[in-house]
Amino acid sequence: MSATTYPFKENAYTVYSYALCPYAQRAIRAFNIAKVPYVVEEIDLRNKPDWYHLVNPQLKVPALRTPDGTILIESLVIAEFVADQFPEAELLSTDATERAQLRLFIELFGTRISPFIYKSLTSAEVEDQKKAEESLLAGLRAVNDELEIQWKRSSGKGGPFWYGDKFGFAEIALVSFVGLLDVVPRHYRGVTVPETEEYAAFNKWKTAFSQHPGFTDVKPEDATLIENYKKYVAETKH
Ligand SMILES: N[C@@H](CCC(=O)N[C@@H](CS)C(=O)NCC(=O)O)C(=O)O
Repeated sequence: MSATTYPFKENAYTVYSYALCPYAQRAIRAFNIAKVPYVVEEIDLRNKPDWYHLVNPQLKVPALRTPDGTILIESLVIAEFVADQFPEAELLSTDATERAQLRLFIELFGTRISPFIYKSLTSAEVEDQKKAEESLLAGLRAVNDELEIQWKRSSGKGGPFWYGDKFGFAEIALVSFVGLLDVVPRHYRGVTVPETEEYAAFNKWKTAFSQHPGFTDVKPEDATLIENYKKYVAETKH
């Protein structure tokens, strides 16, 4: 019989999450940084509970149930909801131009970083792995240049975070992907980010957030991440 109800905590925020999912981590980080209490309902993605379609018909994490029973899906929508619902946490600027600039930065990760993390893992031919690595590094140079531009703006305050000295929405949205690329493509394909001038701003940003509880509190163990991504890794054809 198919489920007719699903677990949630009454009068609370319930986050449906999977600890290793970089998207779900956005939702968790948003609540943590805003210091808003929530409960986690961990979804085993390899064996999804039969009630989960009642929460998210797309069967993806994260999803959020708010205290009034509203269900929200999509990690950036959830993170933005937290930012808007708790403005005192100042996760996200209210200025339209500053919001647009940050959206473009987040978009840069979606188009030029994340796809190539996966591509480098799923490509079997050395040639294709190399191409993915080059695209990934080109994407990181674009990220680096955007950070340099942002830090000269008044909202960037010279860095080292997107909003100066504050771990905010940019970090909530993006650090899980940097954490991922630092561990998984490095382990399986030997991809590393050079310590050169072209990547200096990126490396400065990474060093700053890597020590922040906003990052470390939600970071999976390297070995667990490596094991989890094994299933995507194509054996190299020589
Ligand atoms: N665009 C979605 C992507 C979420 C997503 O792809 N989550 C993955 C896990 S990292 C998922 O739930 N996949 C479903 C599955 O593995 O069956 C978001 O930003 O929330």
